[in-house]
Amino acid sequence: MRIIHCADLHLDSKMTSNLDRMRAKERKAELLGTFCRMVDYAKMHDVSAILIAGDMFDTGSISALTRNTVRDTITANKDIDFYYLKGNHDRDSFLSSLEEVPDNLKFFDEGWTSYPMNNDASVILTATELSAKNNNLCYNALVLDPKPVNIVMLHGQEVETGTRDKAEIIALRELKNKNIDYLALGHIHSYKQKPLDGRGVYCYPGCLEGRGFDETGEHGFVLIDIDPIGHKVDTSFVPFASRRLYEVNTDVTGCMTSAEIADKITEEISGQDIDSRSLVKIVLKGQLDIEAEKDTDYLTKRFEDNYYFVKVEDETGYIVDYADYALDASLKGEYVRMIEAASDISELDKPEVIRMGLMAIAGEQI
Ligand SMILES: [Mn+2]
Repeated sequence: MRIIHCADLHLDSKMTSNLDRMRAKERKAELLGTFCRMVDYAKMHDVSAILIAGDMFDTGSISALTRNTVRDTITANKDIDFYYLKGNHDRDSFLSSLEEVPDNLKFFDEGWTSYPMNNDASVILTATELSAKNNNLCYNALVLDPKPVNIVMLHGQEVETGTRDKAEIIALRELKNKNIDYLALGHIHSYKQKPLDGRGVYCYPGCLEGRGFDETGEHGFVLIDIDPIGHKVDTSFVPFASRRLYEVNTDVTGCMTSAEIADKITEEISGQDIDSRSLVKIVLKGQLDIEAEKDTDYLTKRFEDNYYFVKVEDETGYIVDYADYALDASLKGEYVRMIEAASDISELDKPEVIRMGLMAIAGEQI
């Protein structure tokens, strides 16, 4: 049998931290669209169950569009079972909005609940919603029959040892040697799969779509192929997001003009094969001469037509080569030497102070 494991869809996220209102609305619609596309994929690829390992919705307030679309997608796909575990972002609002819970929507509570996933019960899904109340006790209460293929689903942050009294903490050590074949997790927003013990693996699929620049890289879901007779569990990560976010770090040390900086950025970007649908954050790094000309607004404009969204973040520092000014008889040289000698300005601040002063002398806007 074939199963999809996804998590952290965060449907109805505002998406306004980088994007203007129009594009934020568009991205919000894309998050929902990607969920629907994933269900289409499931239908086309003979997937019989979708595990949603928490944080399906971003907050308790769910728009009518999202609520209706999710509900109708579930009811229109009766051949697929949807196992929806609430995460720390989810509230009861979706389930309580349903006049009638569709037969193919399964959910969980703060005790362990097990569902046989196929007719002969050779694949069993067991899950609970972690809270501060049950977190300490739930591990002892988890007892699994060694015979079937056991999938366990939880939402929270993995820790190797200790701190169990908090909600959303998953004590991996307590889950070892419990006959788990696949531990389906949610909460961490990037894909990660590792061995759990001699028998099973644990896996975070990551969020289905990256939202901010802390969610760069590939995003998608995990496809699980189970052979219950051979007791085999094969998994593969399926990249599925409709757009990707990139952080392009560019060392601009030595550049003297915005045009030279733009060339460095072009060089860096072309090495990364970035699709024009992407969101790109360009981060300028390194050290610039105090007399270098750099205009981040210009640089943003220069690249923003090439991608869905571009922002430029400036992390450069300035350096002064005092020897350059030692013999300079102009007002500029006089000013640099004065700041160099000033004992009430820290050495760290001096390059910035000198740059401002030189720009003022040159009549540039600061
Ligand atoms: Mn979470």
